[in-house]
Amino acid sequence: MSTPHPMLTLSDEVAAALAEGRPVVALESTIISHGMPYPRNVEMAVEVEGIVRDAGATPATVAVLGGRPRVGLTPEDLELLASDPGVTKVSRRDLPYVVARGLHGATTVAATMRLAALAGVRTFVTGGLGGAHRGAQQTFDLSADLTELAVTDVAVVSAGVKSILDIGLTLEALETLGVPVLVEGSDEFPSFYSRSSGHGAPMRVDGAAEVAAVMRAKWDLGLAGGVVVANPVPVADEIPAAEMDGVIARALADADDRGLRGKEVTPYLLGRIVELTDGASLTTNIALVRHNARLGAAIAREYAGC
Ligand code: PSU
Ligand code: MN
Repeated sequence: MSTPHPMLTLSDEVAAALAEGRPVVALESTIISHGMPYPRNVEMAVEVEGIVRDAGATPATVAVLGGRPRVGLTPEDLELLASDPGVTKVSRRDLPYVVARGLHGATTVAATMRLAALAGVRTFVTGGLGGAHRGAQQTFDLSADLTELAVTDVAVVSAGVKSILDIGLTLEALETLGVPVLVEGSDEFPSFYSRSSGHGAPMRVDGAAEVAAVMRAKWDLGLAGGVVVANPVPVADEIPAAEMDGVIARALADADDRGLRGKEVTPYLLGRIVELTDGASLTTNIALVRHNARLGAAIAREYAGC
């Protein structure tokens, strides 16, 4: 067991689990501060930690608080991330700045993967991954989540990628970067709100044990980098892709009208979609995160051999 990095602060619960080789599941915080409205965001964060615990793993929500990278948070920390507008969105490139300046930061998939890996956590649960934005051929708007997946040894459980992105281009980028893309229990890659996307599953798995076997095989072969585990939203909670198409087109047009660029694009689109669906998309978003938490805990247990 390697000691966690000296710049990290682990919660007692996470430190004990890691020291004893028990399963730990990392959770991101951009979804809390920039992905969902208050107070549903903090309710979701607390509930998801409970789901991970009930499933026999230790939750480790990741953020930077007062410049200190933290793995495992208190309910007060979650409340701060959910409600304080001064919390910045932190992807890989932002980490040094928020640490050096002693700021609060909510970590994206990319930054959460990096800090989870430094702590020795190999399984991470989120809602949706970042990817190649529509028009990325011109704008170069490729999420740092993609390049992080190429280099950091963490399996990321999500419900796929939203069609605010170019899903086909995202899958091509992941192929180029050498990232296995597993789909749990389906032959189609999911599009977050919907089980379908029009893109086949690059690799199908059935059950947590099969995911853990791929993680072990990848890293035993010395193949650095992450694994995408796409867990399609349950049928009862999905919104058909056709219903979301108009909403997404409108949200993209509104982002364009505002001339948004860079790190503002994704949070704006997420918030606009919740408004345009009168909260229906938020209900689905929360349902799929719960579902991902159950699968992630099972994967962490299989990977830890318990
Ligand atoms: N996609 C979602 N929900 C999210 C995000 C993306 O469906 O909450 C968040 C995640 O934190 C992800 C980040 O890592 O947005 C990607 O931002 P960007 O596109 O700026 O890299
Ligand atoms: Mn971007």
